[in-house]
Amino acid sequence: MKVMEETISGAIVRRFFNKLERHLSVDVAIVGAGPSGLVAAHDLALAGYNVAVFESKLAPGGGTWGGGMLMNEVVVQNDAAAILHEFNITTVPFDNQYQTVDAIEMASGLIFGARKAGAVIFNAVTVEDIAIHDGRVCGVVINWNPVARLGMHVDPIVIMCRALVDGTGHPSEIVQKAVNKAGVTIDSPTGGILGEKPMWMEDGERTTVENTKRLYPGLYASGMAANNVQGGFRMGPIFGGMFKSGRKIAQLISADLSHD
Ligand code: 48F
Repeated sequence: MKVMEETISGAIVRRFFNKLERHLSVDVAIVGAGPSGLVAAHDLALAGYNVAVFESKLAPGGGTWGGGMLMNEVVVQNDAAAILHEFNITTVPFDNQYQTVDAIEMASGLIFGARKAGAVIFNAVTVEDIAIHDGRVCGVVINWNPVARLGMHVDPIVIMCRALVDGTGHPSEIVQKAVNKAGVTIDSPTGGILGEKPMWMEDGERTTVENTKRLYPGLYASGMAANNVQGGFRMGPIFGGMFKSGRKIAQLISADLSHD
C-alpha cells in the first residue's frame, strides 16, 4: 500500500509527463500567453488543432494584469468587446465607442477560456530558440525559465510544430531568432525587423491587426510582436487590436494548415 505522499507525487509526475508527451509534436505552438496568444490559442483549439502555449512567466496573461500604470482597468473598443463576451468576460460601456474591463477578470478569463477550449499552457517555460528545416520553421527549443535565468548550462528539448506564432509582445523574440540567428528574409518592408514606433493609440490599434501575418513558411506573429516586426506604433492599455490580432492569426493558420 502506497503512502499518501507517494501517490500525490506519482499523480503529478505521471499526469504532467503524459501532458508533455502529447505535445512533443503539435499543430500550433504559440510563444507567449499574452492577450493575442491566448485568443489565438482559444480559436485554434476550438477549431480542433492540437495547440501548446509556452509562457516564460509563472502566471500567463502577459501585459493584461496591470491595466494602465497598475490601475487595473483596461479599455476595449465596442467591436472588440464581442470577443471578450465569447469568453464570458464582462465589459462596462464607457461612452459610445469604448468599454472598460476589470483587468483581473480579463486576464483570468482569457487564460481559462483558452484552456477550456483545449489549448495546453506550459508556464515557466522559455522558448530559447527555434528549429528551421528545409526552409520552414518547424519547432521551438524550450527550457525551464529558472534554468535560463540562473544561467545553468543545461541543454533544452524541442517541440515540433506545423505553425509557430510569435506572441512575445514588444521584443518579438521568436522572429528575432529567425532573422538574426537563422538569417532568413521575412515578409516585411525590409525583410527584417523594423522595430516599434512610439505611442499613437489609434494608428497602433489599426496596424496591429494589419501587421498580423505569416512572415515565413511556418512562422507567424501576433499582437505587439507583429507590430514590432513591421514598425507599427505602440498603443498602451487599449486591447481591442490584440484580440483581433489573435483571431486573425488563428484564421490565417487554419487556412494554411488546411492546405498542407
Ligand atoms: O506582451 P504580451 O501581453 O503580448 P501581446 O499579446 O499583448 C500586448 C499587450 O499586453 C500590451 C499592449 C496592449 O496595448 O501593448 O503590451 O502582444 O505578452 C507576451 C508574453 O510572452 C511571454 C511574456 O512573458 C509575456 O507573458 N514571453 C516573451 N518571451 C518569451 C515568452 C519566450 N522567449 N518564451 C516564452 N514566453
